[in-house]
Amino acid sequence: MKVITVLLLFFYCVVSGKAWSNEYDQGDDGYRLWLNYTFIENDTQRLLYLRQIANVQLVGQSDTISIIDRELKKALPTLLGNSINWSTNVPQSNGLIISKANSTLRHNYKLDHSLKMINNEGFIIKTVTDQKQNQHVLVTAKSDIGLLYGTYRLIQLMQTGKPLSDVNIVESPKIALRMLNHWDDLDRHTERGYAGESIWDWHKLPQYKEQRYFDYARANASIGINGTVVNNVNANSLILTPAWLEKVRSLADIFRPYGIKIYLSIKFSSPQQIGNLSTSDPIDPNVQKWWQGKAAEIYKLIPDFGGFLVKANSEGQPGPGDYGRTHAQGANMLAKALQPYGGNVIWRAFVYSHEEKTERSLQAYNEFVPLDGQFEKNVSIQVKNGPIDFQPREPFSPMFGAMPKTPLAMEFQITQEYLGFSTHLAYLATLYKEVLDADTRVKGIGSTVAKIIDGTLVNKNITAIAGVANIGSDRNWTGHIFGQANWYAYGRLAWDHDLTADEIAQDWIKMTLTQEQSSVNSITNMMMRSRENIVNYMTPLGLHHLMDTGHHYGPGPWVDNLGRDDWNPVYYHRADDYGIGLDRTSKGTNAVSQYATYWQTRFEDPAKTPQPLLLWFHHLPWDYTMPSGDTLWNELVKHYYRGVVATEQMEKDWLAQKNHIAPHQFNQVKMALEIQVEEAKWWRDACVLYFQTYSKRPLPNGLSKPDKSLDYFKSLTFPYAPGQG
Ligand code: GCV
Repeated sequence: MKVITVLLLFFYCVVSGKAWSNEYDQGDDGYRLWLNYTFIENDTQRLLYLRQIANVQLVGQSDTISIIDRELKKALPTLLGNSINWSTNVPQSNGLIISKANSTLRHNYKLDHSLKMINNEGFIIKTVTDQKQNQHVLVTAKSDIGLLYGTYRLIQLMQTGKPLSDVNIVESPKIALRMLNHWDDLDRHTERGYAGESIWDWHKLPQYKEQRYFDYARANASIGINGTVVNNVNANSLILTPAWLEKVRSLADIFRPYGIKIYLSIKFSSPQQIGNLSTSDPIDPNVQKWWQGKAAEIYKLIPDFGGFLVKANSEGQPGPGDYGRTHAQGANMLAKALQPYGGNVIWRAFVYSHEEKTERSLQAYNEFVPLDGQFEKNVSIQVKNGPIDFQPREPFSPMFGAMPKTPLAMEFQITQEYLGFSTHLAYLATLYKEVLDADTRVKGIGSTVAKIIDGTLVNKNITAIAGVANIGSDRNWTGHIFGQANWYAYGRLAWDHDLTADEIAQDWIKMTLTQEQSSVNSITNMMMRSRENIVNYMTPLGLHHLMDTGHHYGPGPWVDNLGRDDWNPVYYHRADDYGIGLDRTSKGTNAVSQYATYWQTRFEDPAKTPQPLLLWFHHLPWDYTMPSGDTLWNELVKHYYRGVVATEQMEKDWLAQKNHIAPHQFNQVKMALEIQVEEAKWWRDACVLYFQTYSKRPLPNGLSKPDKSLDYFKSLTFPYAPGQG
């Protein structure tokens, strides 16, 4: 009997081509990310063509070229199911040529026009025919890094089933600095991290170079990420001491051939903390000298060091404001220290203060916009996508478009601080796209946020985008397998913000989970709806910041006892006997005034405000009539219930994929979805019961009552919730 089972299993595995065969071999566990090279099935035509290009000529010599060599040797035999022939000359039959553009290639394949269109990181992938009538796929670029990006794109085309028989891709990244921001502390705690510990084992660095660091660099390079800030913006000044800089150097050396520059978050008070100075005042000559010396020390170790990321005068961090100086004075002092080496200062605009009585969403704009034009050329201001703080939904920050003389960088959050940590499936490309495509109207129709950060509309000095990383020491990198999709999508959009969330999802699924088309369609569908589901069961209709105290895990709309008003959810929803929502119109906090006239007129009027942002801008009565004809109360409750139903549906859709996904991956997602369904109900019930204490209205017909009391929800505590600040 046992023998028969084993034989049957073996037969199944051979026939289905699956890599897993018993309970100890569960297939991919997620470590390989999207670089999961599996044999291309079900496509004989394509496979035949691809096999012909298994004659490879790779030209050049450098660490980056060696990475290309290794990647092709890893990818091609597995994808194609046969070995590759390496040649030093142009392949004698159809083949693949990877080479920097030289005069012969330019001439033979008429590349001049295409080469003019790419920058130093760009690449060309083109089907060409040589004099002997052999057809080759040519990957060419101006630099080795461009070749590396082109190689990864070529492999991606193969993994995702795109035709290669007639390809002509000419591409450059639209944004110059495409960064990850790690909020990793030096003790390996990760602020707002939900995937284990920090991946940096600082204690063992610089000597001990974990394989994971190389795999991290490889994954980032494969999606075009070219910068990483390795430590938390709530910075520890130790990072700038000689012993730690050696550790940083060790990482920088690993990342360099992958085209990734290292950046550091710095503490503004470092001159006092580690430099024995009595002040960190940016206009003090000794302070300036100290930073100049520090820059020289860093660049001696890391000649291509990217620069400093700074959180100053925000949430208790020191900054120039401590000495009565402006953000510009602080940033410029650092910028001047980095200028001799070509480094940049990325200065964050995430500032708010409860001593400042203006409503929180207005504060960053008020503090920074008057400084437009005062920053050094190598300073960029990094702005969170919305005016508050990475909520499931916010309007775009009004700062985009309001500082035309200053480069503004986008800051997205990839880690899911406010979107269910690493157990909720939330595909964030839809959120990123919503913001990037938002039309600010500052220079008429088409003034999208994307065009502001990529420099096509305004200042081009530095174009930059940052994603707060969701990467940790967990075996699958991101805690949730679908968290990988957010890392992946962030990188793809940082490279090309014109891609759609849908096509990125499809690529990711095919590269990571399955090539089975019906499965790809179904999972894409799940992903595309997932963020809206979360908005529905957490913060529908423009509500925001209802998360529980400090850790931000689960609902806490009742919280009203924190030290600062603007940390309390009641500050944001303003529910009372009359209604709900924060009046940000001219009759309220007047946050609408920070937007272009087009948006002011819309946000001012509830009937013209996009419904998903209604309660962001308005305090409306419970019986306010919604476009559906229903009351606001009924609509609100229905959104909460809809969010749960959709999450249950997502779980069913996933369970239906069982036969197409490696068991290990399948089970991880299944378990997370079980938690998510429970937590969606928790969110729904806690919020509906709480808001009902003000609305004093029954649930709409047909909806079942929560089975637990509001007091029960209020009594829950989570002392060890991960990722706390
Ligand atoms: C790194 C939010 C988070 C903090 C984070 C801060 C920031 O407030 O809760 O953990 O601190 O944003 O972006 O600086």
